[in-house]
Amino acid sequence: MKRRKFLQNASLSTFGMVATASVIGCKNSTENTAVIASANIAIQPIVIATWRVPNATAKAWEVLQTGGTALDAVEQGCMIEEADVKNASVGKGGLPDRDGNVTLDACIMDKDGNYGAVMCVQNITHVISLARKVMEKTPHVILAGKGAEKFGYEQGFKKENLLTESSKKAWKKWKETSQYKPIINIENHDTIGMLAIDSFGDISGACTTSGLSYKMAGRVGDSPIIGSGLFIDNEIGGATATGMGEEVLKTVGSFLIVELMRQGKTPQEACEEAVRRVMKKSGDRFKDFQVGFIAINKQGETGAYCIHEWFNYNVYKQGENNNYKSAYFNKA
Ligand code: SD4
Repeated sequence: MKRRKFLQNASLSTFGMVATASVIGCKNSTENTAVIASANIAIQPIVIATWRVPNATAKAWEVLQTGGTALDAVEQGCMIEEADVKNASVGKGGLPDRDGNVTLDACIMDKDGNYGAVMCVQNITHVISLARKVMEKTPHVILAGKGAEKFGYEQGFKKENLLTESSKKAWKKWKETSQYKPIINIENHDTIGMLAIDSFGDISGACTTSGLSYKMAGRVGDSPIIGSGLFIDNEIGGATATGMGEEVLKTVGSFLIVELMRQGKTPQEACEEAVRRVMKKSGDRFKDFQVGFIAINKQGETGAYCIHEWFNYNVYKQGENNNYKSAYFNKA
């Protein structure tokens, strides 16, 4: 049976007020059983983001409060971290690859399933906006390296040196040993993946990073890859990832979470299952890397789970911006 389209009968009075929605999904495709859940859902705007990023979630919330779309909210929220030189994993001030070049990855996905990404981009701070331009202004979904930069300059993005004095210093220090060992929970301040629901009940997401510090030149992680670092299905929900991209990629974690929610799991259950899948594939190696996921469903319920302690995430809802410690697997 062909899955029926999500219907949303929104009777919005003012932004952030109550809407009536009918959610129609296919719970068990093998039995072709259409499951119809009809409910009065109070559509409340909400923003959730990986790590302790209160300024980013506050910006996204501000956009939602002024009637902005979830897409605008996640873009502008992520831009806060990209511009923050103290965040050593995102945008300007991000730690470089082993050759000393800061290379950025980002992607964005909207309510209609449109997606845009850039990878391995140097000299442009706001790669999340560049990813959005790829989505909206090109016939493609991904641009990489020099081509992405050329497109960015054509679109008016400024050419900047992203290597700050302090990240240069850190890189020089690293070169003394050149030992490549990604650190679990880098400074508790990391890649930003953000999901939002706007006053219309629509979901969008974004993810932006400088990737793993001292990676090989040309390395791309999960963050800009659809289904791995980020996935949105406006009928169901969204998910985004942080941590060791190589492991997230092998499990296509964010897509997996959305599909698990489609099958009826809560965001929390879905995140936990995705982490279990990552760990199952990695055997004992999980002790040496972190992977964390956050998720949201169409009803605005959230979930988060990770392998090791100290992954945290920010949620802005009902006017409150809070940071929460994620539940985690490894209690050893
Ligand atoms: C990557 N997933 O490039 C990103 C890095 C990250 O916490 O999220 N670190 O693999």
